Order: sequence, then structure tokens, then C-alpha cells
Amino acid sequence: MDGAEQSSVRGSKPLVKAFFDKRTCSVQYVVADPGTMKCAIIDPVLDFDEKSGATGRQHADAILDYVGDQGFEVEWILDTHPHADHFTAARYLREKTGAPTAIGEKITQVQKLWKGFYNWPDFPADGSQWDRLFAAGETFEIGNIPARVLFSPGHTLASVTYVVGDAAFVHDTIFMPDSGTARADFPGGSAPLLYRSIMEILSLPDETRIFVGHDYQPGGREPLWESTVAEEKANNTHMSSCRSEAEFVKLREARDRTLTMPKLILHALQINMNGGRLPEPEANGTRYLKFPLDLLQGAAWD
Ligand SMILES: N[C@@H](CCC(=O)N[C@@H](CS)C(=O)NCC(=O)O)C(=O)O
Ligand SMILES: [Fe+2]
Repeated sequence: MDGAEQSSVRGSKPLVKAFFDKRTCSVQYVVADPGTMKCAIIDPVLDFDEKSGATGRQHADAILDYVGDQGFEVEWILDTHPHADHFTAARYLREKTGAPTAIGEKITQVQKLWKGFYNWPDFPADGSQWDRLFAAGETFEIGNIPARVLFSPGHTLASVTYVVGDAAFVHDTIFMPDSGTARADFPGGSAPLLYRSIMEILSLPDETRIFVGHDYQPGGREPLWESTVAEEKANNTHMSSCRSEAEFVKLREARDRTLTMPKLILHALQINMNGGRLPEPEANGTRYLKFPLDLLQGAAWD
């Protein structure tokens, strides 16, 4: 496991452990109530090698090993959004632990969009692939620690932030201060909505711990994933350089014009819009993916 780190806290603050996936620069989390030993897994990665077509469970199994070693009971398997750069391991972890899966309720809008792209008329775009769909403002518990869902659209139509005690799992909204913010140019993305979502996150108490969903290691530094609302307000390279929504939108859209599509977007969405289920094997026992040609913009020819 790469860059696993633990930040231990006292009192009712959750214990947070991060697992960094260097292939996709994703950060996966276990957030636990040390009082009750209950935990949630957030944004787990199912490994995939696009060159060979191999899938792997190394990261998910490392999380399960950690959970087992700590004596934690998994209460929730949470995704913040349908990822465009990796497969979610939510389904695999549900099979292993029996814990319920959840995502934001607006996943149904993403499903409706992408079922058209993949030409899957029979795909149920109703969110039934998860055990629970969270609406904005909904609350739940991890052990005795209260958790709250913020609707944080912009990067995707369905993105949510999980605020667990003093820890906010913001995934692809705001990144580490030197890294800025997430892109807003995927189908259904919106730079103005991203700005408003980030402003809601930054209105949390200054000492709120921020746990980001990716770290692209600017300048080649070691991966980092934890900051605070105060640090982000003072130093985030995108947010602190913009005085208004309009300025942010200009900056974000200019940067997005320079980005190519994530290399796994067409692989990943068909798995992730289906709650992490791989396609059913065909008659020969092999599973296959399907890609639309000439549908998405963002080709990099040079
Ligand atoms: N090169 C990466 C790009 C992944 C990517 O686009 N990541 C999104 C989050 S899913 C993002 O917000 N990136 C911000 C950026 O690249 O500035 C890949 O191909 O997977
Ligand atoms: Fe993302």
C-alpha cells in the first residue's frame, strides 16, 4: 500500500486512515468511531490495468486487512460521486462485508445521461444499484459520530461531501491548497456549481479537517490529502486567487480546456453507474466493456 497514513484524534473525532492509489492518484478512506469501533469506507478503488484488461482487488483487500486488524465493523460503504478515472470497489466490499452501499441521490441523473451515451435502453436509471441514496442535508451515524451529507455538484451532477464529526470528505471539489480544485468539464459538470459547492465546504468551521479525493502531487512532492478549511481559505491556489464566482469560472474553464479526458472515463462510468458491478460474463465466460466512438470531446492528438 502506498502512502498509508493515520491521523489519530481524541474525543468524539473520527479516526481517519487514508490509502493512496498511485496509479490513479486517488485517496481512499476508512473513517472510524474509536468509541464503538464502527467505520465507513469512502471511495474505495477496484484496481484495473487498461493495457491487459486485468482487474485487481489489492487496494480493497488492503482496506479489509486494515479494518480486520483494527477490529472495526464496517457500517457503510460510501462513494462521493461516480468516478471517471477508476472503478469503485463498493460492490466488491459489500460482498465481502455485507455493509450497505450509498451515494448521492442525484446519481440517477448521471445514470440517465450515461445510459444514453452507452445506448443501454434497459438500464434502470433509478439508483437501485445502491442500498441508500442520500439527499442534501441527510444525516446518519458512523458508530456514535454524526455524519451529514452536503450536495456538492459541479465536478459531477451527483457529487456529495460527507461531513463526519470534524472531518469533511470532499473528494473532487477542492484539492490540497497547492493543487487547487477539481475539473468541471465532464458531461454534466459545471464550474459555477463547483464554485458554490466549494464555498459551502469553506463555510464549515475553520478547524474542520478536509480530506481530498485525489492528489496529483504538484511539483513531484509526496502525496498529501489532509488540510483544513482555514488552510484552504488562506492558501488554495484557485480559490484564494479568485474574488468572485465569475473569476473562478473563468480560471476553471480555461484550465479545463487544457485537460484531456481521464484515460479510464469510458471504462469507468459503465461500471460506476452500475454501483461497481462488472458486466455479466458472456457465453464464453469473459466480461466485456463497451465504448462509444466519437462521442466525448477532449481527444489529445499531439
Ligand atoms: N490524467 C488523469 C486525469 C484524471 C482527472 O481528470 N481527474 C479529475 C478528477 S476525477 C480532476 O479533477 N483532475 C484535475 C486536474 O487534472 O487538474 C487520468 O487520465 O486519469
Ligand atoms: Fe472525480
